[in-house]
Amino acid sequence: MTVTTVPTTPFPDQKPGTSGLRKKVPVFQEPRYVENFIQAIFDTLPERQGATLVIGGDGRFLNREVVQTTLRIAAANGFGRALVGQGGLLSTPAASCVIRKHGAIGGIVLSASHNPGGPDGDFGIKFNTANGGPAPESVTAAIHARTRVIDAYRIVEAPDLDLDRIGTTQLGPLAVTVIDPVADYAALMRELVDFDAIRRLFASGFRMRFDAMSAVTGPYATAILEGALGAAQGTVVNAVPKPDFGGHHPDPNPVHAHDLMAEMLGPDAPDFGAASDGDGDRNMIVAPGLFVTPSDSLAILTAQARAAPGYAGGLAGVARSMPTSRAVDRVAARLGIRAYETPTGWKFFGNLLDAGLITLCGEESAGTGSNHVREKDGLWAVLLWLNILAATGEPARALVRAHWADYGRDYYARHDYEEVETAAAGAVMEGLRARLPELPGRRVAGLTVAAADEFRYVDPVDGSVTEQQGLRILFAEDARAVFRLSGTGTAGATLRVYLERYAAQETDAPIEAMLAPVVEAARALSDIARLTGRAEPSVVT
Ligand code: VG1
Ligand code: CO
Repeated sequence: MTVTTVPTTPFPDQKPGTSGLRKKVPVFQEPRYVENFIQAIFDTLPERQGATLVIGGDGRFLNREVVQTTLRIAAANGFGRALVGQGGLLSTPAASCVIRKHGAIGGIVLSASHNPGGPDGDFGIKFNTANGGPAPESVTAAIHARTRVIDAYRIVEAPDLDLDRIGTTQLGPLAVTVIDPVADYAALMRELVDFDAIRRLFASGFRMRFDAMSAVTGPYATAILEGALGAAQGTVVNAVPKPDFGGHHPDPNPVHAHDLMAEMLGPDAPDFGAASDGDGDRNMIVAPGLFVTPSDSLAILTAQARAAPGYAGGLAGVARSMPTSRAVDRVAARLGIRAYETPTGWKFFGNLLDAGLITLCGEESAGTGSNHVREKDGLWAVLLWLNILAATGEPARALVRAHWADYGRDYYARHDYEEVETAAAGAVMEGLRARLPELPGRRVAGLTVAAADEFRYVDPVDGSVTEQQGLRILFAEDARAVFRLSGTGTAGATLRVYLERYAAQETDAPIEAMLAPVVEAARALSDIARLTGRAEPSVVT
């Protein structure tokens, strides 16, 4: 098989963001765009000769084509073995699992996560390292540097491989094995959660609805929930992955998972509701009549994890991203374990997990995970919830309310201002950054600013420093507002404002009422409406 070295010139915009390189589909369709980026990743792996590479994606538009291209470039770059999910599918947590289990040098995960797909939607390429986790900053920086000087890529010429048939085919020196995308992942879940207890729960008549949002978790949830655990057929809805996710945002939050919300808030709600995102790393949890915020979910899982066999020995520590509410910190304090605070993005949990400092971690953006893989894991979180419900015998809603009664409640919301002009979003951040020193002591909307700073992370394991990870304003009234710019958007800038307020006694007041002063203070201090021309956020979750 002949290897061709194709001359190329760099693209100026191949800088990975919070979670890989994410762009509109037409950008990835530009000639050489995918080839350049894949070759740049491989160029940062000098030890790739004979190594194993994992390849899979969330099934969105372009997924199959990019799998084929990646295989041809891998064959020309000396890899020995490629493990590809059948149909080109692997959820992000399953890719992490497969990389770890089979000793791969890393994996190429094709996804733009919760962003819409289709010819006009988004596509993305992520690189995960040998620990199964998203490439850390040092690696993404090296990949980016390489994309800026790349002058050639290596590729073999060969017809497309059959991605639907399980088994091994040679692509020149590269042995390509198409694997069942669910098997390794399902086996890992059996080690962590009590399948027998959950099976008994379903057998007793427990009803659930899992919305796979026409994305990659469909096959996983169907095999595990309806197959292994005996949930009623039809428990998993929107179970077939579609290249355009049926035209929806595969984003598991009350706004985009509105059908699930309507069902769970309705008169005939099942006992438990859940959803996952495009690539299967996010989760949404809904009790009958009650949406559980991801921040609360992390706190509750931390408090109850010992119910599951994988965590029966207790937790080493926990971590949350900085904008995630502090609910989990309260649980950690009671358990006598450390709670770490990291920048947004799963890559920052990797070192803490590898060093054994934490067992569970999570983000306000519907991400929860543990040391079982190095990605957040949507279905795992759902299974851990089911294990806890089975072990405690408590209805989901009662469990949440008992948690609040015990620890107090962190009222929480995120306001996203999407597709704001980049300059205007920058002006909000720069203006607020400049005013931070003068804010302490200021009274606004009935609150008093106690402290204001910009979050900077010093990694406790390798000492690396990451600057400018969000502006935070702490109020004396146990409230907080955090401002940051999204690193996953593909059009303009997305400004995220995270709002929270703690009440030691749960009140029956709606979240909006509890947060109203924090919202007003955040808007006043940032001057957001004037600078962006937006009176209201585009999405509130
Ligand atoms: C968002 C979330 C962040 C998450 C990231 C990737 O990033 O806020 O918590 O880790 O998406 O999630 P940003 O920079 O847009 O705020 V996923 O499910 O896209 O892999
Ligand atoms: Co995702």
